[in-house]
Amino acid sequence: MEINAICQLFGITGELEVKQLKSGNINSTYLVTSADQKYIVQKINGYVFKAPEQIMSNIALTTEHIRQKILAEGGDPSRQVLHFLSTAEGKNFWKDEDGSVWRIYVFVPNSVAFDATDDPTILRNAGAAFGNFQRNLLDFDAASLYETISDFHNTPKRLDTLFASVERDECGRVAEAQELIDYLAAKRELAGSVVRQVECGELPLRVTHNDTKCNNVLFDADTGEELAVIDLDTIMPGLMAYDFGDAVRFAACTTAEDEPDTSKVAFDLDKFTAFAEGFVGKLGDTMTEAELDSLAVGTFGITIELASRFLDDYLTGDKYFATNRPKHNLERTACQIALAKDMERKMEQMKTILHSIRSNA
Ligand code: GN1
Ligand code: MG
Repeated sequence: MEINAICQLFGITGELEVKQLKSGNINSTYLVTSADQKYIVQKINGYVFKAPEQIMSNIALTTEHIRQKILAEGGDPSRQVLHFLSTAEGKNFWKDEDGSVWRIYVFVPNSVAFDATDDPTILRNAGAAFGNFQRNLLDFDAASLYETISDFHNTPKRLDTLFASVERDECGRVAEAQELIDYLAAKRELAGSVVRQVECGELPLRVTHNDTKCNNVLFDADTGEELAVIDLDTIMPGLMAYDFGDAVRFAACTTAEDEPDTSKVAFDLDKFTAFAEGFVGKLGDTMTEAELDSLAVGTFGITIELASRFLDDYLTGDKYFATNRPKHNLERTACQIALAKDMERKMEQMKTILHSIRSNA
């Protein structure tokens, strides 16, 4: 369906400029500029999200809860939380004739996002943004949320799925990935350990974001101060360690997450420290001792999980993640594994840094 026609359904009229944005591996995203405002229009990927209505219900409930918190603290809800538009029927999405689901939110004025940054202040502010996101949802009723992708961050299950795909080898791609597969097999226990700690009650579930790449935080374009957290599709009950870990996996890597030359890939402890200062600064007083301890191994676990998801997609024909070259998912896997190896070497240092941040907070 035409972007202009979608906009009309949400009450946006007049002359519009439409530009497709290319960040994100899942949904299709457009920046729409009207005479007086900018909007983000998105088509939800129906292959990944089987029940988009449930996503939009989760988003409506959590953004409203956060809006109330911001108002109570005297903040600015128009910049610190996303505002989704409704159609004439009062719904925050529109299903077109092909069954595709569309939504629109107001572009936060004078905001920027960063795919990568070396600036410790921005990293600290990104940590604060995701920490604050969880903090605002501490008293949110998790039972009112749908599980929009089942077992999304169930690392042991993700690895089971991968090894089943290895057995089937439906695309004949296993041989070239053998070394990567062997590494993942060797790390299966350690990578799944924080999820097992939840199962046995050692770690609590919280309401989490579950997709905490630093480009999912908006900052004030002038001051670099954190504003809203975006990409709210995967808000579900989850692990604090995985929101933290996924963020540093992305932000503290010395390369992009799909760098083909793995010799360039390393885990940067200075960047890790900056992000952790922001995150632990917001949540430190709410963390159990076990949760604080879980952040480092969770960082390793979520990285192995993503490696196994990229590799599973490669072995089964590249259906899930958008790719822009034939071996893209294989290269992403190798990059994440190189990063995980460096994280493993630096695990004790990570723990020491985390403990000292909390005790100085
Ligand atoms: C996907 O589309 P994007 O970039 O927000 C994926 C994340 C991965 C990420 C890796 C719903 O997120 O889990 O970490 O790619 N989102 C979903 O780049 O699967
Ligand atoms: Mg996402």
